[in-house]
Amino acid sequence: MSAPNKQYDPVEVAALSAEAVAAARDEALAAIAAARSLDDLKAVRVAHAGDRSALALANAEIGALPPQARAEAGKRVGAARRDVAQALSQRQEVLESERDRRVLEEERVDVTLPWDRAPRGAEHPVTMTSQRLTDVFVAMGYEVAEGPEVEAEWYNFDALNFPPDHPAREMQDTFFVAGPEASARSGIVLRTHTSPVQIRAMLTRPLPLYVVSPGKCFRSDALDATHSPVFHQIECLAVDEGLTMADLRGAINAFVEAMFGEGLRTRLRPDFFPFTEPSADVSMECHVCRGASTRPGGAPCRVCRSQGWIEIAGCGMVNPKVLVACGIDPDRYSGFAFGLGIERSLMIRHGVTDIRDTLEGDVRFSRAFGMEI
Ligand code: FA5
Repeated sequence: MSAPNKQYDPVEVAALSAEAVAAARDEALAAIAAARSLDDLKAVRVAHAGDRSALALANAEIGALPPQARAEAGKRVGAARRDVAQALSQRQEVLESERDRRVLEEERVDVTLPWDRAPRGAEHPVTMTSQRLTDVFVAMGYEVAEGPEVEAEWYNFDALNFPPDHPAREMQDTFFVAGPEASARSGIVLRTHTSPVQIRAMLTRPLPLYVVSPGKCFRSDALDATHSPVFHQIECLAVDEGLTMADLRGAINAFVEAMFGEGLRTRLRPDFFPFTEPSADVSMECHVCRGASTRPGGAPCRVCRSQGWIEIAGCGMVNPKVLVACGIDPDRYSGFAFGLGIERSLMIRHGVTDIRDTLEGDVRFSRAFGMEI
C-alpha cells in the first residue's frame, strides 16, 4: 500500500512560493560568494545544494502539489537550483586556481638553503670492495662477465672437470635446487663459486679472452667468524695464445699492488682445483707488518697472526680438459685463472675480524667506510 498523501494536500506549500524559492536561492548565492576557501565552499555546498538544503526540500514537495501547480513550481525550483549549481562551479574554479597559485608560490624550493645536513646513503662496503676489485681488472683491460646465481650443475661442476663422484662436489657443500631429474643432462644448484662464469665466457665470447667476474656464491657452510652461507667471489680468466704461469704471476702481482699496496711480494704454493692444472694458492706479504712481525724483536701482527703472509686466492693454468669442454684447441691456446673471496679481501684490507659484520647491516660498521658513492 502506498503512503498516505501529505497532510497539506491539495494546498500549495509555503516552501514553494516564488518568494521562498528566491530567498533560498539568494541566500545560497550570497554564501557561495562569501566562501573564502575550498573547505568553506564544501560546507556551503552541503548547506545550500545538499539533500537537506532548503531548495532540495522544496523540490521534494513538488510531488505533493495539485497537478496544475506542479509545472510552474518545478520550473521555479529547477531554475533556482541551476543558478546555485552554476555559482558553485564558478566559485570552485576561482578558489582552485587561487589555491594552485598559492601552492606554487609557497612551495617554491629555496635553492639557497643549506642542503647537506641530512646523511646521504652509501653503497655497502662489500659492494664498494667488489667495485674496487673489478676496477683493478678493468684497468688492466679485462671485460666484466656475469652469470646466473642459480646455475646448472653442468656449468658449476661437470664442465669444470669435477667428475660426478669427485669428493670436491661434497667438499663444496652445495645447495641443490633440483636433482639431475630436472633436465636430461644436469641438476640445478646455487652456484658455489664464480668459476662457472669461466665456462659461460669461453663458450660465448671470441678469443683471446680476458674477463673478470664478480658475484654472489652460496655454500651450506655454517655462519661463523670467517664463513657465511652467502658470500661473494671475484674471478679472473685469461685465454690467449702463449699464456704461461709467468703471465698469471704478473696479473696477480699487479692486482695485489693495486689493491693492497705497492711493492708487496706474492707467493704461490701448490694446491689442487680440478679446473686448473697446475694449481696454486696465492699468498701476499702482510700489508700491515710487511713481515716485520716474523723477525726477532718484531711487534706481533694481528692481521697476519705474525706469519708475515696472508692467503688471498686460488689460481692456476686452465686445465686443457676444460678448454676442450668449451671447444677451445689446447694446442693453440692456454689460459690462467684466479679467484678470491670479496668479504675476505675486505676483511684483510680493513682489518675486520668477523665476517658477520659485513652482513648484519649495522650502519655503524658501514659508516666507518665513509660515504663513498
Ligand atoms: C674456489 O672457489 C675456486 N673457484 C677459486 C679459483 C678460481 C681457483 C680460479 C682457481 C682458479 P675456494 O673454495 O678456495 O676456491 O674459495 C675461494 C675463496 O672464496 C676463499 O679463499 C674464501 O675467501 C672464499 N670463500 C669460500 N667459502 C666461503 C664462505 N663460506 N664464506 C666466505 N667466503 C668464502
